[in-house]
Parts: sequence; structure tokens; C-alpha cells
Amino acid sequence: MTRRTTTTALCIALFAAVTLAGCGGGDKADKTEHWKFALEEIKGSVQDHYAQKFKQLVEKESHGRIKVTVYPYGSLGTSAQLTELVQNGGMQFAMASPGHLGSVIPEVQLFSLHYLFSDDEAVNKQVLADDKLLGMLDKAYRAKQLKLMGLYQEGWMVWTANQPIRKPADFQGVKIRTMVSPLLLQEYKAYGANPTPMAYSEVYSGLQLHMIDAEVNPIFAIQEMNFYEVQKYMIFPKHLPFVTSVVSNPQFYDGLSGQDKQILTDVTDQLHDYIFKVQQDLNAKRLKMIQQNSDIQMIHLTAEERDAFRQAAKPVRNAYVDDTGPTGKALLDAFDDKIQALQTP
Ligand code: 6CS
Repeated sequence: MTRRTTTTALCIALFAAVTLAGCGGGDKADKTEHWKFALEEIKGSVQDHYAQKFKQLVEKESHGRIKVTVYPYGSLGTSAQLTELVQNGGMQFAMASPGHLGSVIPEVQLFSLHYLFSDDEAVNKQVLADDKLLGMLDKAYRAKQLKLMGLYQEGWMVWTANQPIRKPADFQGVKIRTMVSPLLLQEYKAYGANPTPMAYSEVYSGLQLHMIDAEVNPIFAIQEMNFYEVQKYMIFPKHLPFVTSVVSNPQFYDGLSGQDKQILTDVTDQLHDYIFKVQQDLNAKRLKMIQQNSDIQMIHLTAEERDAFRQAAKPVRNAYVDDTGPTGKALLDAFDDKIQALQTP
């Protein structure tokens, strides 16, 4: 992988052979460490698969010197509270989805823009590992007391509703629950909907009690949070993959030995491939489970239908640039350039 270096890899190999005092990081390398990792999703989710593999690889590569404890959603609070825990140093790692994090870091709302990504998940996977983009974003994360460790997708977002939605006008007045980032609200307002931000844990009861009419999430989440039980339609607009970011505390990260930083680089590189396959398999499996356990109707939008949403969503790109200024513009351009380069044969 691009970010690995031979020197630091050698450093890790040396550590396996001898108990060393440190490799670029001094006296920290031989102490037992306990790292905590908080999730925005429950056990069995895509984030849980990521974190369990992270634990396995970190503990293996550190020869048991580092112990990782994973906290699935529910044990520690909302996404915003998990982010605060990492900012305060109470937690070393957490998942921070742009759909929530956009309230703290406006630039990250790039990943809330509809019809920005490629239709090809494999292209999006490469874009989300692009060093230039990650470096630019990390600056914005650091300005808000977070260290960006990586980005990955968890599957295409799907709308669930009690009525068919095939064109923007069908959204008129529909109360759709969204995550809390302001730009997400603008996206759905552009379609004529009535977006209602709400914590993840409140969505099921919100749908059941008809406080909201619709919601949007990847398939695996619609299954494991039982949203399909209280909705009549699943609509596939392929407008946005659900993207999440792995974050750490900057002081914690900067204070790590060179060896531990290299372990993290190795592990997050390996996880980028691992989680891509996991999310594809999990989403396919969970779709079958939903179909077997309910009579929810599936609507796959045609190219023309998707195009009407694409047109309606276009002005929101300008709103993103207005909100984020030159930094956001540079990020948007870098993202577009990368997609273009990867899609051009
Ligand atoms: O809709 C949400 O709020 C949540 N959805 C997923 C798939 N992951 C975390 C996020 O908080």
C-alpha cells in the first residue's frame, strides 16, 4: 500500500523478534496500551465488522501489547456525543459519519451531496482512499480537534417510505428523517420534502408513531434497525453511498510511537479492502432477509427518474461552496477530478 514504508515495516518486524525500547517513538513502545473504539451502529453492522477486524489486526500486529475494546451503538450515546468523547480524549477512536459530523466540520458535507459519486462503487472506493483528498480533509478535521484515520462506504443509501417516490414532486410534504448535517436538509428541501433531523435510535419509534413518514439508510441498517417493518416501500435512487469516517484524538495520535502509527497505517490500509467486500456481502444478504420477512415493495428508479433528482439536487452544490468557501471548493474540485480520472478509460 502507498502509505507503508519499508523502514517502519522493518521496525515492526524487529519488534516481533526482540522486545525493543522503541522504534521512532521511544519509551512508549513496550507499555501495554488500552484503546477504546466507539461505534454509531449496533453489533453485526458494517461499522462493527470494521471495528472487530481493527481489534483483531491491531492486537495481532502489536503482539498483544495493545488491547482494543469496541463499544457498539447504544452504550455511549449519539453520534455527536461519540465525536465529543474523541475530541475530549475520553475515547481513542470512533466512527463519525459526515451525515452527523457536518454540523461540526462543514467541509465533510461533500459526502452528503447527491449524485456526486460515481455509480461504480469500486471507483468510489478508490476516491475515498485518495491521499490528496484525505490530506485536505484531515486539515479540516484537525481544526476541530479530530484526526482523520480513513473513509469508507457502507452501501448505497435507500429511501424507505409509505408511498412510492419516483420523482421530486412525490416528496412534496413528506416528512423524511435525516441525519443532522445542515446540507442534508437542503438536499431534501430541494426535492420539496420536509426533512426532519433525528437521532438514529429514535427513527423506528418515529416511523411507528407516524411522527415521520420516511427515512434514508443503507440496506443493512434498514434490516438491523427493523425500519422495513414500519414502511411500505424501499426506493433505490443510487444518489449517495453512505460514507463514514474513522476518527481519532489528535493529541493521542501525535503522541504514539512511530511503530504504533505504522501499525495503524497497516491496519487501516488492510481494512479499506476488507470492509468494501464486507459491506457488499452484508447488504446483499440483508436485502434477501428483508424480502423473506416482509412484503415491502421495491422501486428501482430508471435512468430518467434518477436524472430528475440529479437536476433538482444541483443547486445544493453551490450551497456547499457558499458554506465552506475556498476550502470546500478545492475539495469539491479535487473530488470531481479524481472521479473523472478514474472513470475515463
Ligand atoms: O442514520 C443514521 O443516523 C446512522 N446510519 C447508519 C447506517 N450509520 C450510523 C448513522 O448514525
